[in-house]
Amino acid sequence: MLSRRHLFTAAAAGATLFAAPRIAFAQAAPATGPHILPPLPYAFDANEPHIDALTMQYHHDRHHAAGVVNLNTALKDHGQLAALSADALLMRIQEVPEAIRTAVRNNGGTHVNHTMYWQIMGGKGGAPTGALAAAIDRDLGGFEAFKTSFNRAGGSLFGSGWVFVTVTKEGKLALLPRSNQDSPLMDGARVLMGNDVWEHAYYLKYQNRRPDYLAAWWNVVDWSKVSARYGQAMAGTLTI
Ligand code: MN3
Repeated sequence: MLSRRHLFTAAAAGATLFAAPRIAFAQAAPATGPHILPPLPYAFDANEPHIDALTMQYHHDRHHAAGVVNLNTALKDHGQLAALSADALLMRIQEVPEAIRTAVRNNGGTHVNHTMYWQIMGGKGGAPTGALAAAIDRDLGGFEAFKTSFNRAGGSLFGSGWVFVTVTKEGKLALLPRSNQDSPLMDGARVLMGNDVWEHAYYLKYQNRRPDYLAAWWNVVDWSKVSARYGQAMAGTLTI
């Protein structure tokens, strides 16, 4: 039976853990290969209170990091493929040998999807402006209808996956839910923006309430970053 002292100690340890979300991680195996984990472009707590710092830290330092390590491991005996950028690799997924294709699809997808996701967050929400707003009006029924459709697609996606907005080869915006870590790059589309609906993206704060996470996420979108991506997609210079 647990003593009262034992319970008190356990409670105190728990309180300390939650009061100090910056855990010093033992570093995962270093990424030895062509792909590197980009640093988070802001502090772990930059998206508080909508996305908590501990989630951000695990998500970037563990989940994304593991994808990069696993991608490099898959490519280590494939010099020509290892020389490709991550987006080129996914666009040519059918040329990847079958023995490593699933690993490249899953871990390459993890790498590009999360790199985009970090880039477009850290903002203050609000609404898009300029050419991007006009494109949303033209192709997605306006900003409010777009948000509703996007949240609905994210809420109804079974299991793990992403909701993306792509820029098609014809230059149109399109809403595209995808399971697992599948990237629209595999279908030749460019990714404008997207939200991660894997449970690891929200479970610590929202538990099973994915719709609450989807609704809150708009508060941290940096529309200046999404606009820049739109300009690059239209100019043919967008990579990840
Ligand atoms: Mn994720």
